Amino acid sequence: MVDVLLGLQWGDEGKGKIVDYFAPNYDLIARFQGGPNAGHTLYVNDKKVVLHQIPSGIFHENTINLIGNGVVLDPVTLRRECETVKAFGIDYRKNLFISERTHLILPTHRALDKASELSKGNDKIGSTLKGIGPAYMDKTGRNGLRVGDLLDKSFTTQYIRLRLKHQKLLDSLNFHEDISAWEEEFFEALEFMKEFKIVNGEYFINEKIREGKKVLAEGAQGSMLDVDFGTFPFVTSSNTISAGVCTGLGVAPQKIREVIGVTKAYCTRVGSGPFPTELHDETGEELRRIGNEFGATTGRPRRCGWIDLVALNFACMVNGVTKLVMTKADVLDAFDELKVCTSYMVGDKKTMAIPFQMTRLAITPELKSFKGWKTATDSFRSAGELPATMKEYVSFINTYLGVNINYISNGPGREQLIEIQ
Ligand code: 2SA
Ligand code: MG
Repeated sequence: MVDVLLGLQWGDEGKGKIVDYFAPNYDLIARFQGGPNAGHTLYVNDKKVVLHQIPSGIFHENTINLIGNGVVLDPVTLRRECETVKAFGIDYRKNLFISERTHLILPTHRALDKASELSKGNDKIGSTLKGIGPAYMDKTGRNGLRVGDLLDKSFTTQYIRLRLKHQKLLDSLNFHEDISAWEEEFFEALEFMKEFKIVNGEYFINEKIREGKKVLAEGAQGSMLDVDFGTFPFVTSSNTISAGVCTGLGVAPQKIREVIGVTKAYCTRVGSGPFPTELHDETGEELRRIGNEFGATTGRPRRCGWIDLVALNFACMVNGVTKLVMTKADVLDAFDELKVCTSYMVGDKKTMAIPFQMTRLAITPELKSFKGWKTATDSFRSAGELPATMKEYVSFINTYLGVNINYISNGPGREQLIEIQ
């Protein structure tokens, strides 16, 4: 069986820590979408590590890690990350497998990402500029190169052909940047990659499932960044929701058991696009400061606001969430008053549904107030210790969503995770 763990907001829900916590219960951890635009923060021997391409099970000795076909892979990032992992005494070749169908991110994809963002001016997406969008465009446009192609002698010819196509596009966008240094690193990294276990990912994973192995599919970004269901066009280029697990790994829907959704106790977004509960005031600043809300990949300050139950409810619906994890609850410890968004006013119409088009509409969130608990909760280890006001906050959310918060994370440490029965 396969369990899925994914973010329900705009990314940065703290998935890295939660995957790390659950990892010992699984035999195999697989990434099914996204690429180096992800930044999953883990603490290994109290040292902070941010993983971008490698699944978060790599630090567990007996856990197999699979980079699935739905991922777009940047060989240079992979290589760097392998070196980081090696510094922790991990033999990354032992437990890391890559699907031969995984698409490659080329240096020109990164250049195209930049060129595309520049051409959009004020309407830019706020991309991490890792080449994600252009790599997925080449996949759906049926031009992309895959990891399996590496082993074919026609690879260089195919590469040159695609690069030429990209060059024409870059010229048309009037984007001129010398990518020769990137290219050199890229080709070195390709050589490095050839020594990996490149497998037929779909047979590999289904064989493991048949053997009764437990699989965890690790999501990246968040549901509101899903290319189909997110706040389009301010989204990433993959299906970040649970359905992406089937296409991104080659597993059938009946194989999926739990869908564990991770949400912060408030809300953040990095990059452009609609964010109805965003706070532009002192409170927003406080959330950013206390929550240390800066991008793990790019260091960008994150936009902050109250938890949005309209968006969360939508995310629970499209993902089929069976369990909820609420992270960074301790960040709310200092606030006198907390708010949660229960509906939107779109013009003079009240709605509890996500509108088709959120960019051009003026959306005002309707907020319900809660009394803050004003207690330092970060040292609490059991549900019994939680303040009554916090329980009220949690119970309101459970009722609204119709799914229960089963875990509350109250700090970055492994031990700071409270299970609620
Ligand atoms: P892209 O890079 O083309 O996929 O960007 C498209 C939009 O998706 C957003 N996006 C993200 N949002 C939050 N976290 C992400 N990962 C990193 C992290 C981000 C970072 O975990 O911290 O370090 O800045 C992520 N990846 C993509 C992006 O902001 C665009 O709005
Ligand atoms: Mg992140």
